[in-house]
Amino acid sequence: MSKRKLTRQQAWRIEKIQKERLDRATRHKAEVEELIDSGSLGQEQAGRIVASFGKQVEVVAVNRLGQPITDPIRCHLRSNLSTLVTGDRVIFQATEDAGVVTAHKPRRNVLERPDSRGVIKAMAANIDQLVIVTALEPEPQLEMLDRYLVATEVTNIPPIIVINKVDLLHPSEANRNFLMAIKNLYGAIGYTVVEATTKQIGGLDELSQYLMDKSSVFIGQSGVGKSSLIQMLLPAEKIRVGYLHQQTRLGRHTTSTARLYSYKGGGSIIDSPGIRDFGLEQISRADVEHGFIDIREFATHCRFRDCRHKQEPGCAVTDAIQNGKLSKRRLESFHRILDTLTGGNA
Ligand SMILES: Nc1nc2c(ncn2[C@@H]2O[C@H](COP(=O)(O)OP(=O)(O)OP(=O)(O)O)[C@@H](O)[C@H]2O)c(=O)[nH]1
Ligand SMILES: [Mg+2]
Ligand SMILES: [Zn+2]
Repeated sequence: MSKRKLTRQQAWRIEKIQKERLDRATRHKAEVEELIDSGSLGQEQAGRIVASFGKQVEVVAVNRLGQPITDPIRCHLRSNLSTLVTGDRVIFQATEDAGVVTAHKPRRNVLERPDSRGVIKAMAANIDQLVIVTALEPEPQLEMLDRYLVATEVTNIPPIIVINKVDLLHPSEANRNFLMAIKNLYGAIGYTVVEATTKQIGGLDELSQYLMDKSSVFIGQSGVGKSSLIQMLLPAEKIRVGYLHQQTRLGRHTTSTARLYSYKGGGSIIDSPGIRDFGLEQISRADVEHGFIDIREFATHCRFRDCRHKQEPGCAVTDAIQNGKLSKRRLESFHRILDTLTGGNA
């Protein structure tokens, strides 16, 4: 087949796809306008997005305090609105079983992360805290935890660290050392570290205290038990939980869409899909330096302003490690994360 022919064919296909897209958008717009014109829609009311599927979302109506007062309603987006995410606050009008979102209220903050193709996307909005879930199984990746912690500093959303599946602890095993290490290390830095288990009565008592009145997002690797924890906290909901792969003991990416659930005391919990990696592609070297809150404290005392904390003389960071005041592993993590930053922003 000649090159020219191929190109013409490609052009034709692209045109076809674009036309289909346009047709869909026009149809969607017509549907939405028809719904609005039909007069069957109720009053404008305040709502919160509980799940987003592009041009369609699920919305709950909320009262003056922002607390949900209805079950989720499937709504279309008015065509002038850009994509909405779970947790967004909106104005909408609905019939019994359908509706239209007509306005998007400003976001207080937004959590972004790369999708499966590495494109940075907003995932959740208007959040009070990130609940970073790790577990004794699948094997915890501390560098990933460090990445999440940098992200919380950058977005200014405070984290709590949960170590789930503590029922798997055995007195003589390495995982007990891991548990103590993570508790001591991250506790000493100043982070809240909470143990949890969904397999024992009372296993979530401590965690539930931190969720009251707050809007929380559960994030972490697939299979650590995010959905299982939320299911235990909200027994009336029906949430899909997965299994770990028999051999690799990795999660199977069971949750596919971020979804918001109401929690007592006016709080809410967002379950999110587990991810293999949490990139920090969009952030700068300065962000990483700011994001390691333990290292940054010592870094202000380094002799050189632009000290890289490698072998420079008068480096207060490497001194702190020698004096046991700072974790070597955290500094290694810091260097590895800096190494992954793309040339432009490093
Ligand atoms: N032993 C033990 N297993 C648990 C605990 N919590 C959850 N699991 C198990 O971990 C597996 C994965 O749980 P999920 O809740 O689906 O994990 P997830 O983090 O939501 O995973 P994704 O949706 O894929 O991101 C299931 O087989 C659960 O039964 C726990 O406290 N102890
Ligand atoms: Mg899940
Ligand atoms: Zn230094």
